[in-house]
Amino acid sequence: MNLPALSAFAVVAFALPVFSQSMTWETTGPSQDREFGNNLVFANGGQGFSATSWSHTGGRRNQSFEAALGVIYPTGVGVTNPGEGMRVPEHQIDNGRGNDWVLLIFEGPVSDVTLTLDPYGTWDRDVTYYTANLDGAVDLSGLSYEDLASLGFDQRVDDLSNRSNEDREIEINPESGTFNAILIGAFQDRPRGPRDIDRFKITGVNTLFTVPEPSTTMLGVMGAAMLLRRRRAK
Ligand SMILES: [Ca+2]
Ligand SMILES: [Ca+2]
Ligand SMILES: [Ca+2]
Ligand SMILES: [Ca+2]
Repeated sequence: MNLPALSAFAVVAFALPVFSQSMTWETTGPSQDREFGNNLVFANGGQGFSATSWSHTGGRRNQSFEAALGVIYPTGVGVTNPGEGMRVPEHQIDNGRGNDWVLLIFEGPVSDVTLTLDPYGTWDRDVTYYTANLDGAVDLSGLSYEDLASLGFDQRVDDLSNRSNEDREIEINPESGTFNAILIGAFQDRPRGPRDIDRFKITGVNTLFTVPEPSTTMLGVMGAAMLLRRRRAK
């Protein structure tokens, strides 16, 4: 494909209208395999996302990520890290003994994400998250927070709250627009005391999926093909 033809195709491709589809997943229910490094998969019709669990507990001073265990409880997704014993209350996503993280990777670009987080018991509910556009699954093992930017993650975002047993909703709308991945955990910095420890499970995920309008896509592809043929004919 020569350069003018390529740019003609690009113009048509970017001019395609898209529509957004609201999708909701309940992240509760029976859990499958319980192994460190497991991958939880959630689907709703043709759209879905996967969730891998991590903790920043690697090394002597908790200076890197390592694989953790994600479990779907009847009350949401929790994370047990290698320094924990899979018991209440540390079965949650928490920062009591190292920082737990969940990496959500959606099948396509999303925007306007709302995550519902619910503490089991009464805990602080501060959150840190990062968004990214990833090419596929990533292995965070051995990496640190400083490495996230090189993987394509945007800046750290803190979303603070107070102690409660009630659930809370986190709205994720980065200025960069659409994204396909969220790394979310309890507040990244070390808690200042027992009452500052953040603990919760993820009980719901709602997104807008950005998908090309099917009929318009075909028109766009046909239009691009015709443009190419015309250019080749010259
Ligand atoms: Ca935990
Ligand atoms: Ca707080
Ligand atoms: Ca609760
Ligand atoms: Ca806190």
